[in-house]
Amino acid sequence: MTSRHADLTRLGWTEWFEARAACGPADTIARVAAVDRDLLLVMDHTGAFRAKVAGSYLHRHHAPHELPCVGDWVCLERHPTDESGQVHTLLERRTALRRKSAGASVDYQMIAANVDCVIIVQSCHRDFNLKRLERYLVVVRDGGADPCVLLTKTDLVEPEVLASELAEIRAAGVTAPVLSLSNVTQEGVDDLKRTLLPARTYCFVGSSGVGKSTIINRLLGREMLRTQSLSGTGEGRHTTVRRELIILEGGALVIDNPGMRELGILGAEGGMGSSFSDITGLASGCRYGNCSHSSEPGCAVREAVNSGDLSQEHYDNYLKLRGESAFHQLSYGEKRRKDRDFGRFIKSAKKDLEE
Ligand SMILES: Nc1nc2c(ncn2[C@@H]2O[C@H](COP(=O)(O)OP(=O)(O)OP(=O)(O)O)[C@@H](O)[C@H]2O)c(=O)[nH]1
Ligand SMILES: [Mg+2]
Ligand SMILES: [Zn+2]
Repeated sequence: MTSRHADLTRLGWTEWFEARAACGPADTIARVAAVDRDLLLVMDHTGAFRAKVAGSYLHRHHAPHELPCVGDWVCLERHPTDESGQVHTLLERRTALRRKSAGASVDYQMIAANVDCVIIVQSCHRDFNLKRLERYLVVVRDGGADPCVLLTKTDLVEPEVLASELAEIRAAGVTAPVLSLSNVTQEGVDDLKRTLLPARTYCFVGSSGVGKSTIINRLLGREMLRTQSLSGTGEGRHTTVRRELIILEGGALVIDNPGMRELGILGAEGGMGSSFSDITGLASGCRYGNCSHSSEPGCAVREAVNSGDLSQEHYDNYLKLRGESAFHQLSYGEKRRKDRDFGRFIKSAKKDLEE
C-alpha cells in the first residue's frame, strides 16, 4: 500500500480512510480500542495509550453518535510529556453498527464503527430465534457491514435440532454465511478461525450468555475476557460490560460486546433490500410500481407466497419489519452498568495489547 499511514494497516487502516483523513499537521492517527465517556484507550503502530476527547470537540459535538466509539479512527495530538493524547477529530466512518437510543429521541447510539463483519451469535440451544436474527441482519446491512451468523453450543442439542435450525435459516432466504460451533467440544472452531482475516475487524453481537466472550477467549488461546461462571446454559446475566477491540494472534481484530437482546431498527429501510432481496426482486413483477405487496391486485410477491415459491413466514417478517423500520423502536435489555474502574481496565487492556 502506498498509504502515508501504511504502519496502521495492521489495525485496519485502508485506502478508504487514507482518502478521507483530514488531520491537523501536528496530529497523528490512532484507532479507538475502548471508551469510557470522554476517556479513550487508543492504539497506533507504537502500541496502546490513553487519550481524551478535547474539550473543544465536546463543545461542538453533542449527539452521542458524534463521540468516538470502539473501532473509530481519530486524529490526536500527543505531547511527549503528556500521558494521554488529545483527540481533535473523528474520521469518517466506513461502516456503523448502531441502534436507536432508549426513550423517545430519534438519536442513535453507536455500538462500533468501521467493522467489516458483524458476527451475529445465537445459541442453538435456547436462544435461537429466526425473527430476531432477521432483524439483526437488517441492522447490520443498514450500517454497511457484512453479516455472518454463528450458532453456538452445538454440544447441547441433538444434531437434528441444529440441522432444523440451519434449514430454517436457509428457508428464510438468508444469504449471509452461517457457521456453528461448540466451545466445549471445539467442533467448528477451526472453521470460524479460517473466516477471520488479518487486519479485518469483526464485531460479535448477540444475547447475553450465548458465548461471545468464550469464543474470543478460545481464539486468543487464553482467558482474557471474563465469561459467565457456572457452565451456564442459562442466557441473560450480563457478564461483559464493556466493548473492546482485541487483536488476535492471526491478525484479525475482534470486538466483544455486552449481550443485547435487540439492536433496534433505525432507518433500516436501506438494509431491508439485502435481507429480503428475493422479495425486492419479485417486486419488479408487480402490476403497480409502488405496490406494497399487501392487498394490491397483480402482486407478484403474494402470488409467490400463494404458489409456495416464497415462504409465508419470510413474507410475514418482511411486512412486520417494514412497519418497524419506520423508526419504530424495539426494546432492548442491555443493562447499563456503571463503570467502576476504568483505570484498572485500561492497565490490563494495555498489557494485553502490548503482549
Ligand atoms: N455447553 C456450552 N456452553 C458454552 C458454550 N459457549 C459458551 N458456553 C458457556 O456459556 C456461558 C456464557 O458464556 P459467555 O462467553 O460469558 O457469554 P457472552 O455471550 O459473552 O455473555 P455476555 O457477556 O453476558 O453478553 C459460560 O458459562 C460459557 O462457559 C458452548 O459452546 N457450549
Ligand atoms: Mg461476554
Ligand atoms: Zn406487490
